[in-house]
Amino acid sequence: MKKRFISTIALAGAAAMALTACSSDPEPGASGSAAGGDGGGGGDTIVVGFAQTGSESGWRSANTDSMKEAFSEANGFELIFNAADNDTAAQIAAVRDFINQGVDAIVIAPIVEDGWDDVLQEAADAGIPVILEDRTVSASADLYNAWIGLDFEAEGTKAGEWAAAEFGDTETKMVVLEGTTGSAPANDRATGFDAAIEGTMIEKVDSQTGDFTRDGGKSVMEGFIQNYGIDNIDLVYAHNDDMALGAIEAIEAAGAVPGEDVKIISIDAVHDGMQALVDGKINYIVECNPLLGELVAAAVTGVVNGDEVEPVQYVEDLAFDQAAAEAALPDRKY
Ligand code: GZL
Repeated sequence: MKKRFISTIALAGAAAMALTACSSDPEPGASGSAAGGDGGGGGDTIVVGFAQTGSESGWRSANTDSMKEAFSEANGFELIFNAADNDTAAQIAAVRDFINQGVDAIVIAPIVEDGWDDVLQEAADAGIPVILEDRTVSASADLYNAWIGLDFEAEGTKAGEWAAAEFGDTETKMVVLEGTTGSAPANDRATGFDAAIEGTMIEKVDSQTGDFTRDGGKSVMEGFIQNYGIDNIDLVYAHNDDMALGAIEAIEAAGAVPGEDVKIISIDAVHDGMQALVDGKINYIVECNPLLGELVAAAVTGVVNGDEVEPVQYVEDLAFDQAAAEAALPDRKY
């Protein structure tokens, strides 16, 4: 499937398109919606059901804020929001509820990749378009209209290439704090990182999920320290900043210095992670941009209006060492 990288400039264009589309004249015969929408696409309200993963991390909060800002009443939307507390069954039930409400469109940030075929088929049978944002699913791409997200494997590759350059020539014992089991970011960030360190002297001693939460990262790191001893852990690869921040607490409680005695590589680049990088407690962070709301709103409007919408839209990610983080932190939006 064709991938399209969206630069920041395009984000502004997408916002303009979304606003224009919401205020354009309605197509004749725009389909109605039992949820109070009228099929949208004509200055009338587009009713959107949004099934968010939950509120597990700083990244997720920034993503939710971006989505709520884009899907505002002023922009021509009625947003029905559900956060599933990282519970896949609850998230699928929320999507079924949106179908029963007869919304004009459904947006999903799927907690895990598998298990989506049936409910996506039910949405298709009901004639309700589905847009995936952030994470993706293993179901056929025929079952949803577009995915707007991030290239998680590329994020893992960037992190692994930095680790290989910095530590690949010396014996390095690494532990991994994995994201939510079965989620696209956890799967793909591992794939990209592992390929990048292939053939180096970095040895993966252990790998366990911390479920993308700070508490999860802290308790898993405490377990690693208990099992292997803090002096036998040289490097932590955390699939997100919240788990890295939890690991920092565990490393300091064990009397070691994070960023020095134990190096840390993370992904997301949320504010607290970037601050820890500036403070020298994290050594490298690969960004994962959560500000997807404008692109997703433009895609929903386009699909509801029957316009051509790019099926796969990636938002580009940056990467930061300490100096780059010091320069970038004052101007970052999340
Ligand atoms: C990645 C996103 C991940 C973040 C975590 O796009 O799905 O989920 O890396 C978040 O912080 O919980």
